[in-house]
Amino acid sequence: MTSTVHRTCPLCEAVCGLTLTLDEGGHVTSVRGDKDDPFSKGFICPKGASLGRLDEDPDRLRKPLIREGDLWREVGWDEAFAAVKAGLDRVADRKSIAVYLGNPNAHSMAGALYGAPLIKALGTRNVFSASTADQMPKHVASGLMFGHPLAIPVPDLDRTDYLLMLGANPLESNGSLCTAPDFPGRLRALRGRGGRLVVVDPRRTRTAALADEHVFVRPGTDAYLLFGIVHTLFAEDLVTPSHQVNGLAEVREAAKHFPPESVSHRTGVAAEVIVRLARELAGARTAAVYARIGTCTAEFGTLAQWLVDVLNVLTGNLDRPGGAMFPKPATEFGARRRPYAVGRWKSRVRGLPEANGELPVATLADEIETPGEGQVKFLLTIAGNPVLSAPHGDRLDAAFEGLDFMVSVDPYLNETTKHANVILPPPRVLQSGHYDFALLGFAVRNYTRYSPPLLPLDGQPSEAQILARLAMIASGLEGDLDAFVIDEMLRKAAETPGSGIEGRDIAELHDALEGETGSERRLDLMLRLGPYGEWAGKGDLSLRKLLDHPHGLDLGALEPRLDEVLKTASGLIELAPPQLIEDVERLRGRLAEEPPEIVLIGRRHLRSNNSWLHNVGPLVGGSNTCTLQINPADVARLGLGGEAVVRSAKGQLTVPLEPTDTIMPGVVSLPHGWGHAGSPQSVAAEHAGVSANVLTDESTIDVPSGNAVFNGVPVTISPTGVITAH
Ligand SMILES: Nc1nc2c(c(=O)[nH]1)N[C@H]1C(S)=C(S)[C@@H](COP(=O)(O)OP(=O)(O)OC[C@H]3O[C@@H](n4cnc5c(=O)[nH]c(N)nc54)[C@H](O)[C@@H]3O)O[C@H]1N2
Ligand SMILES: Nc1nc2c(c(=O)[nH]1)N[C@H]1C(S)=C(S)[C@@H](COP(=O)(O)OP(=O)(O)OC[C@H]3O[C@@H](n4cnc5c(=O)[nH]c(N)nc54)[C@H](O)[C@@H]3O)O[C@H]1N2
Ligand code: SF4
Ligand SMILES: [Mo]
Repeated sequence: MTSTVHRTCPLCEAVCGLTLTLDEGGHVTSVRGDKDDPFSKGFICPKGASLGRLDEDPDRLRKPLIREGDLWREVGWDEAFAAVKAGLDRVADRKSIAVYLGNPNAHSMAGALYGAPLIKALGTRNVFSASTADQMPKHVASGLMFGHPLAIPVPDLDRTDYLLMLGANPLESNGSLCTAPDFPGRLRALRGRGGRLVVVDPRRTRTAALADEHVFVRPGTDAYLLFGIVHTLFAEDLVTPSHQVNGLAEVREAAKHFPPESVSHRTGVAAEVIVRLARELAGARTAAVYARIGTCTAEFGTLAQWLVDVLNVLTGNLDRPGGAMFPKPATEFGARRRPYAVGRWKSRVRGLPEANGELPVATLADEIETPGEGQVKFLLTIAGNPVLSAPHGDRLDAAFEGLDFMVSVDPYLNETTKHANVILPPPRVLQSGHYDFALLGFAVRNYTRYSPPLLPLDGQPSEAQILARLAMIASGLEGDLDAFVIDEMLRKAAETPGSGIEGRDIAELHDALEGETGSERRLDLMLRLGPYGEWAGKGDLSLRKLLDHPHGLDLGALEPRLDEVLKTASGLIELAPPQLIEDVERLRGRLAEEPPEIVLIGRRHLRSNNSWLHNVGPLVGGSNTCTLQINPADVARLGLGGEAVVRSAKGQLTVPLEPTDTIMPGVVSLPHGWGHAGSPQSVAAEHAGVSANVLTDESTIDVPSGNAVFNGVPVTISPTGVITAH
């Protein structure tokens, strides 16, 4: 007997619905797009189509591993947790504990529900994550402008008339901080209804090729370009702010330093193009500016993220249909915060500011290597591979050797987890429930869908249970973590006027919750208390309703809601936060600088996913290989052959070249997440590639957010076999 089941794809931010066929042994025999999903409508990409292969990868760990010297021993769960407890018991000072949370935590229920309690239980401020190698500049910009780090507007893709997109390539990535299944189809539809798409990228990507216009930009200079546009809006009297704001005059003043003629040389974008982009943005019926990883992981990442929304505000497009809008996710709950602040504490060694309660991953190696009180000795990694993903990751590779104890929660033995003393593998994807707590907050339509586990756990803990048990070990407490969290949330809501359950009996409400597991009951609670929930009084959402609608539910187009979202002390949009105006000085200081002759940037491939999908046969090979894209003019000028040596301030690599005129002269691109030589993952080891993060530099960061810089890294390139003097 085969069975047909439906679930959300957990592999990227597009949250596509999938329809899987399973045979009686629980093996996936086919994966298709779920046509009845109201959001993804049957869309699927090659990664989603390989979910079965990934799920049944024979190299996935099925039991915990304990390392003894260089040997690994499979152990039972109790023994594994006992070993973790013993390691933790030897920690004399909680300040010497660090946690690193990787990207899949943004996709898993375990990451969303148990990350925070676990960190609290560990009692340390050494919290690191992939966020500071990714979107932290956006959180900081949003926190300072709108008062909340998650108040991130998304382009109203399906209705906008004009989209200016910088440093994003959704035809490969399927979109980020903009949850939109079938992003390619939505962009084509934009053009089909007469809208205009402009893509700014140092490479003519597949997204750029689909656009009405592609503008080449020199890496790391988006903040100059955006300021040039802001300057033009003021100079030509095109500013029509959508809302009352603080700081309009300060922004006008700051922009005075960046007229199009003066930023043109630095950005490589002609002044008349900058002026035209400003006029087009201002003149479009509706428009949105959207920028992603190419502009975030750059030296002026926060300024660029800020200027994106400055433009959305100045052109009257923030919070209106067709512009940049704030989604309303089904599990949004309660968040009244103190005024947002960055730098509430500093990292021990480099004194880098905290942001969102985290320290920059760019300083993790410093914290492990530098002796003194608070030196990191115990590391817990959850769903992360910083040896390949962090700037100058190979320094971490060496630093991890100096730890007293390391624990990794990860399904693979890989470049990072090989340093662990204990590896705790989560169960298979199909054994896990799935709800996109994080990503549905960035969706271009309000939408919700829950996928219960499809296969039984067979005695192994869920990832939620693994993290919950770690939290209990770390806190020394006993009991049911979920019940505790649920009671806390109920208590707060019952005390809050207008919460929908004000004054109600907590025990009774707790008993009313449904769900097979603590995670499901917590989801049920969040749905019921959320904006469409049956307890909050504006809808009838609950876990039961989602289980009855396995294809998901459309909750409507985005609606203006700035009033609900804005959490600044002034109650207004802060258009010119002092920290950012201060950073403008740094930007000004660099304007006249001669740019490096060659800079390195990254790229993504449709069939890849950071460092961990390279062990799935059908996904690797072909065009998905680790090559250095380089303009043919540079190949000729530098006298290069099929391979070249790339050097940076931090390291060097020998890489195969991929000459292509789709990349600007003076720019080279290497994808990240490769470098699997000697990996126990057999397919990945055969397609090893090299790690781009041997070249990136952890000493350069985006100052306001501490974010890593992967784009615009100065490098030199020489033919192989040439010996250079040092
Ligand atoms: N040079 C350069 N470096 C970059 C980037 C770049 O553009 N250029 N991009 C950066 C970005 S945007 C990001 S997000 C980071 C990513 O940085 P990381 O999150 O550190 O790296 P990933 O490769 O995503 O590693 C994910 C890990 O999670 C494991 N995993 C997969 N699924 C699960 C699961 O369900 N549970 C658990 N517990 N583990 C799981 C995988 O085996 C893998 O070890 O890399 C950054 N690094
Ligand atoms: N297939 C696939 N999908 C993924 C991932 C993956 O690894 N593979 N990773 C996921 C993750 S963790 C993330 S964060 C998202 C990222 O999603 P996207 O932001 O769409 O990421 P990329 O596809 O890397 O596109 C970034 C673009 O920025 C360009 N760029 C580089 N430097 C600059 C610059 O200085 N300025 C400008 N304007 N452009 C620049 C690059 O050429 C590239 O085309 O993708 C997610 N989806
Ligand atoms: S686009 Fe993303 S969510 Fe959709 S099938 Fe592909 S990997 Fe899965
Ligand atoms: Mo990311």
